[in-house]
Amino acid sequence: MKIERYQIEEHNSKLAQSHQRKFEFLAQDIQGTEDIVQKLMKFQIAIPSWALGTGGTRFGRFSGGGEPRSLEEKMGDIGLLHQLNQSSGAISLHIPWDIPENIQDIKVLAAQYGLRFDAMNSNTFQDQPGQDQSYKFGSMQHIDKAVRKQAVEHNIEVIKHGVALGSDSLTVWLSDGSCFPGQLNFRRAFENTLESLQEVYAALPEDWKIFVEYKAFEPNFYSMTVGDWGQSLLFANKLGPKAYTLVDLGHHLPNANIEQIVSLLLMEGKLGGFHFNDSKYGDDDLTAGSVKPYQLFLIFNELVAGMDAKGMDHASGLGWMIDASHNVKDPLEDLLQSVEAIMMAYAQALLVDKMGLEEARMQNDVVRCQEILQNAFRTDVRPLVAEARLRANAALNPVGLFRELQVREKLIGERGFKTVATGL
Ligand code: LRH
Ligand code: MN
Repeated sequence: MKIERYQIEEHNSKLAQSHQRKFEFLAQDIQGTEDIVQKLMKFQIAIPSWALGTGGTRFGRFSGGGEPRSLEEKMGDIGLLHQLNQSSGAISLHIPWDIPENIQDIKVLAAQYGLRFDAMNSNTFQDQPGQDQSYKFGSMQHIDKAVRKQAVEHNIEVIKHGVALGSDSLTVWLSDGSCFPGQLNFRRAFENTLESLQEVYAALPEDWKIFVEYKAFEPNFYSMTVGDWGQSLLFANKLGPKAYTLVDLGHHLPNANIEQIVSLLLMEGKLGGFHFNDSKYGDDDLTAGSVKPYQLFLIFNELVAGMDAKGMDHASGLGWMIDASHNVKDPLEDLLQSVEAIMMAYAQALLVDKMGLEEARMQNDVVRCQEILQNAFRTDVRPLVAEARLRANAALNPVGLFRELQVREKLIGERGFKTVATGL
């Protein structure tokens, strides 16, 4: 489904006056409005191809209808998101859930929707029909060389798909680990995994990156072989300069200080990218900024400071991706809200008085440090993010226009109620 240009213009014209008032009111109070709006317009967040349908848990799944039935329809849905916010100009594919049948057609379609292919994702956490070796006891850590070999070959296959599509990075998340004490020789599991990743690393094209995604628990509940940032960094350092860590916000133990982890990985030049989402307990894959918006802001505060310290371009310096699952919200509305929350956290981080903050830190003026940070966090930057959309010919209120145009109803009309998208 495509949104017509006039439909966005009509929507914006109705909201233009109140937007202009709010934007001018905010702009007169902050430094560098123009620079911030330009940075927001450049900032693109990749949408996961596996999060366009309704997710679920082992206790149940409640489909909302009109889900995409193919990679082409998934790209259509992401194209629609991008029309609404002009900040979703990339798709992250998961193989084998989204194997492109005809590469040329898929590339033409991506160009039509203004989408580029972000990181490719391999899958050695499920057994596919007809698969020779089972991943029940792991993939790259497995005691059986034949299983490890199968996992390596799959990742090399995924790289091939990515090269054909124009992607330039591979995300490897391994569900490998153990569920009970005594089950695993941790050192052998690490060494097997490193040896396997080294074979994948050797197959990377010159300009590619590999992101090693860590996770504290699930589906293994005693140990994960890439269980935290330290283990991921160990692998990335041992693999080489094209290997980086990937931070999925939901993959930490409760109360972990993710912003500190981010600042140190960035300082080490080993932070590759993000899977943005939010969580209250485990890997809940909730809407970004829906539970801990202050944490998301603090993470972007470290990102902006750390990237500026290294002279990195914000938009292209790291992999910006969402990784979410939608149990009760419309998948597309949920993704629109996540993009909005990420853009707001970035805008607030750009507002931080960095000189003042360093000055206060050098005087141990703890109160002033908090005042400076929370002044930025408590600034309603929505008019800035909306202005960036307006200038990019997107909608001033993406979720509002999505509903006004009854997009979900039309998708149900086109695809039916019972369709199920591949993915989580
Ligand atoms: C694992 C994970 C990983 C994806 C999967 C869909 O929890 O975050 O990034 O492969 O979700
Ligand atoms: Mn993830």
